[in-house]
Amino acid sequence: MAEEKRGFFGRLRERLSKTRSTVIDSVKRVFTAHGNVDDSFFDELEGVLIEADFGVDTTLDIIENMRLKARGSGVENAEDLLAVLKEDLVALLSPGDHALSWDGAGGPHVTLIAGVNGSGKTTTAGKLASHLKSRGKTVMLGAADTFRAAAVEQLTIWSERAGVPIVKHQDGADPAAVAYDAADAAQARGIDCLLLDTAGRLHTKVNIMEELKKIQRVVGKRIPGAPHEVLLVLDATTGQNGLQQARIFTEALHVTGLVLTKLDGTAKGGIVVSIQKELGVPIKLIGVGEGVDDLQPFHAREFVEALFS
Ligand SMILES: Nc1nc2c(ncn2[C@@H]2O[C@H](COP(=O)(O)OP(=O)(O)O)[C@@H](O)[C@H]2O)c(=O)[nH]1
Ligand SMILES: [Mg+2]
Repeated sequence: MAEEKRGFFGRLRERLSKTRSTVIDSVKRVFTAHGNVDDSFFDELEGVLIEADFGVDTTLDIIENMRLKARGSGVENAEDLLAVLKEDLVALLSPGDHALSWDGAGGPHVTLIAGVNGSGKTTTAGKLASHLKSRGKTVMLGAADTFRAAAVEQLTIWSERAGVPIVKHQDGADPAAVAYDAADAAQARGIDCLLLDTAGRLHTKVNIMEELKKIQRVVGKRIPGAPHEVLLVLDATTGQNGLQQARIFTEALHVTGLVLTKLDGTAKGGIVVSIQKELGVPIKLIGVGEGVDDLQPFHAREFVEALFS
């Protein structure tokens, strides 16, 4: 177990290397370059944090808090303040429940996976299916992204890889009808967890949010209380733009958790902090690669330690 934990942490640390080698090293340099905590220290730190996509408001809050702490505790040495920064980041990332829910209260537990095109929904559904199966759950995938034939094929490959059943219709089918059939099949077969992949775009002129709400409604009709979890998948490499798109989802749907993908592909890992703070929804999973084992549960302290160690 300790071994597994160390392996997990090592992988996280390694996969965050783009952010670590740019941003975090710059942050550390500001701390070591300035012997004393003065205005030029704070100005420089502010610049580095904004550059790393921590977000302007978040950065200003962090800097203000550090100024107060520096004054209050009489910390004059810049390096001592690094610990204050780390604690601040842990505190910013901690609110909310970061654990996935898996209790379907007797029936199948339904997770709806939403997000814009290319954010990593299908990949996340596939990785999650494997993860749950390895934990002894019976899992089913529902291919409610009917926009492209390739999307259904992609999910089918993941279902074969994970060894779990998939419910799919022809492409162009009504996504809500697929979702309903999947819920029906999961219920009939006594499946523990149903994961519904959805589209970021539609054939029809119907608004994607309306379609997702419809999926929520029909699934809830078949399985009371479903969907139990609504995960919004966000591509970390899209930075502050992605944040604007994410708001449209969180305003329309009751998003219960965020999945931040492609953290291995960005040097601006500070987006993790601004996303959680701005959207007020807990990050539940992070994607750190394309492989089946590259989806990890999110723990605030572990994440901050992996960034700074
Ligand atoms: N490097 C990296 N690539 C990812 C990650 N998650 C997804 N991808 C890739 O992003 C691309 C789009 O993913 P996909 O699941 O098809 O997105 P969807 O359109 O939202 O379903 C694919 O090439 C995935 O392999 C991740 O955590 N890291
Ligand atoms: Mg997809």
